[in-house]
Amino acid sequence: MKAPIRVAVTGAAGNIAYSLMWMIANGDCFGPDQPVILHLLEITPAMEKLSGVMMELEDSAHPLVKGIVGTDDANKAFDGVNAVFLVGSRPRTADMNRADLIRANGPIFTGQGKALQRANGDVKILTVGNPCNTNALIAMNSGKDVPQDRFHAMTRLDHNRSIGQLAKKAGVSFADVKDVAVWGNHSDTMYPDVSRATIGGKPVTSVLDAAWLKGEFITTVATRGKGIIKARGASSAASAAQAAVDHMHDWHLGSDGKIVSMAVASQGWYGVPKGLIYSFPCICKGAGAFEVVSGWDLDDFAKQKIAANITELESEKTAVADLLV
Ligand code: NAX
Repeated sequence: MKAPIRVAVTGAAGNIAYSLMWMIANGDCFGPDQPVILHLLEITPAMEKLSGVMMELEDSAHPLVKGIVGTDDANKAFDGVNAVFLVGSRPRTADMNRADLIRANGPIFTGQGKALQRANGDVKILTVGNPCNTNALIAMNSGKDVPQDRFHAMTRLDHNRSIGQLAKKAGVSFADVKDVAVWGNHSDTMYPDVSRATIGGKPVTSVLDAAWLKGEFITTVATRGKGIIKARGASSAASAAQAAVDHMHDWHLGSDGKIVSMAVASQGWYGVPKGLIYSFPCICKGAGAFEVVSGWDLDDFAKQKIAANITELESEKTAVADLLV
């Protein structure tokens, strides 16, 4: 049996965590032979709720779980951890616009970024809490001792939603759709790019109607979160947890040659300013190695979409400039 790794989840009493922690405990994320010690972080008023969730985790008696730590202290939660899911943040309420949400949640990620400097040298940090790209940027700036390539934000839900829509439209199974790529911000602006995607080995563009791909498909993926809230009366939780597990699984163990979408700190790729946390097509090579797929020729439509995401993320960055110290 391998030595256990330490996995932190913030917002551990919340909805996404309620699915996510069970998937981690089952081995879906780090492998069926990898034991874990769970470090669960919550705010003080939610500690009683967290204690109930911890009781349920104990009652599930997962063989891979070698310990569960619950705390409201980020320093304790991130001490020596190998993987971190930054899920905890304030959800957007009806009276808040995106700018209000950015200002409400940004300060959480300065404190947690500093505390992340206590993590293990191999740490991988996935920000899920919204606005996730900019929250990851804040954490990365505050956690300066941690290499920048360890800070990711989650666009895998948009990626999976894209696969779901393409499979449904083509009448094939989800597994038949490959190599979709989501560019940019986890917001309505994000761009699900199907230019290299295939359905049953054939280019998506030869199987599905071009007008649908450039219109309804993009709008449906971009507004899916709102559609779920309207229908379910609550925001995406199980699918978000699944996406977080998919992202961390591929980062940790490899994506098996598949293109996956990950928001990472740009090194200037495709004209995206250095340091912005921006979603690119990536391939994960295993053992924590990943690379942005290079050399794609982009058409004018893609260039416009990519530029709109840069503009949006730069304006979010300006809105939190005082937190990027
Ligand atoms: P919940 O409101 O159910 O849970 C959030 C939890 O975070 C609460 O228990 C709260 O006490 C805790 N929390 C707040 N501040 C904290 C802090 N400083 N430290 C630790 N915990 C803290 O929300 P949930 O449905 O779980 O969603 C969590 C976040 O994920 C939200 O920001 C949501 O917008 C975001 N999402 C991101 C997605 C993505 O694709 N990147 C998709 C799903 C989701 O919308």
